[in-house]
Amino acid sequence: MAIRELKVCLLGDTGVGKSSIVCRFVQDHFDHNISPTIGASFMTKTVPCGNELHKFLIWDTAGQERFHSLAPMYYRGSAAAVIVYDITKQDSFHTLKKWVKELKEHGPENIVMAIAGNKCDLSDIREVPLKDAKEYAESIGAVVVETSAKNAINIEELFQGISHDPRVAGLSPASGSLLSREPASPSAPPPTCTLSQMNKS
Ligand SMILES: Nc1nc2c(ncn2[C@@H]2O[C@H](COP(=O)(O)OP(=O)(O)O)[C@@H](O)[C@H]2O)c(=O)[nH]1
Ligand SMILES: [Mg+2]
Repeated sequence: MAIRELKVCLLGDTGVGKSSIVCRFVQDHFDHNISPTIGASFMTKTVPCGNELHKFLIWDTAGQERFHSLAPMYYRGSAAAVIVYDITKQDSFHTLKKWVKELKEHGPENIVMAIAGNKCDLSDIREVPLKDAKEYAESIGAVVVETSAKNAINIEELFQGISHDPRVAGLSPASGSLLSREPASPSAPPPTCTLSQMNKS
């Protein structure tokens, strides 16, 4: 069976649940005391998609401002970006819009943007209406889904949405090589970058 490798990066404010989403997707696990990401962490997961396998090469970035300058190393060459906000924090939705702007200005052309409104298990203290997120996503041609890494809601669906996006399917024939928007772009950042495996306490 042919394998497509899809580089995907996660962007968004600190604490919105980026690492928890990756941890749920890759390990089907949730850790209340998950450690903050330093620099970025890398994980992979292979899933069937039609008569192909899609191997997600997932770069989970740190949201802190001091790591912002590293972000281009992760979104460059990405087939998709998962941009995460916390439905209980309006500020995080504002930050998401800044990431979208940066991707549009400096990211790969036609990168698939998937918006995740995480922590939907906390909808009783919601600050961001789903309607607002849907309207915004539609205006920028992104997909949006509300997720809960904690309760395993819509995590698979989020990545399936990327897998099935026609822009991903149409990238190139499945060849076993990295599907990259920019052929010269590295699939891994330069060695000067701080990397850590996902820390779990
Ligand atoms: N209630 C709830 N808490 C979550 C969810 N996802 C993450 N968290 C918590 O939010 C905090 C930050 O999560 P983390 O994955 O480190 O966020 P990151 O900084 O974006 O990577 C941690 O305490 C997580 O346990 C979720 O879906 N629901
Ligand atoms: Mg993190």
